[in-house]
Amino acid sequence: MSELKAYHLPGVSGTDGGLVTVSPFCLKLDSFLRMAGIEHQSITASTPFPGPKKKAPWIEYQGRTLGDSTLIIDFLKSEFGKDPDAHLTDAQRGTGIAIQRLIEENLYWAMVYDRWCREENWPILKGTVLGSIPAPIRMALAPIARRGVKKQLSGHGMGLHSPAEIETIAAKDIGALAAILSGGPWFFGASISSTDAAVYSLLANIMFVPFSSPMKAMIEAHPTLIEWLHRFRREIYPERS
Ligand SMILES: N[C@@H](CCC(=O)N[C@@H](CS)C(=O)NCC(=O)O)C(=O)O
Repeated sequence: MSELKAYHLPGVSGTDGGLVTVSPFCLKLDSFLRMAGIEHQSITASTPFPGPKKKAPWIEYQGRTLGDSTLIIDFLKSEFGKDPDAHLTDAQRGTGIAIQRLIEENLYWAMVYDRWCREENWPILKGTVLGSIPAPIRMALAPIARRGVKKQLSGHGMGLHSPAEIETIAAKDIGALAAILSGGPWFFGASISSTDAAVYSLLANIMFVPFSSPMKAMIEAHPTLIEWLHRFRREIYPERS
């Protein structure tokens, strides 16, 4: 059994193949591990609280515990000598970082808003994101977690906008992603890279989950993005295609 343990939040089964995990950051790490072919144990955690930063994902390896998907990926690249980005130019690496920030520091928060603040999604959230917490604890924890996430949304700034403003912001980001992807097949042309994993982890967490979101239609408005999502899934998660 591999000594690398990767902890992620629960997955979701869905009409569209479902997802290993409902957390984009955890899905990014899972995709990277598959892409790099690094043997590991994938462990579902009910909450992010046991992680070293109280966020998911985290890993345990040779007595070390490490949090943050990007720091973990950087560590694994050097520890295992496997880099799916080895073929990229410096300019592509720079663009990759900019795309990752768009995904993780901006568009992610529009997804968080849809999941945690839209009333129609509240029962779905309790059954998925919080779904593996024992029911009595979940009932007590859910409203506390919701207050905490709303505070995070305000602190970030996304939560201060009206729903219509959030939609405008999200549409701009999704349009930018479609424009950068262009004809593909991958974000940087002929070879898949960790930028594809970063973008997939969020867009799949909008498209392949039971939450309602105006972003579903925004993504569907770009057939190239939809084709790319399915291409990524066929390549990295063929069992779910
Ligand atoms: N920068 C971190 C972000 C991780 C993160 O925000 N994870 C979310 C789940 S998608 C989490 O654990 N949130 C719990 C919280 O903030 O209390 C990474 O890349 O791993």
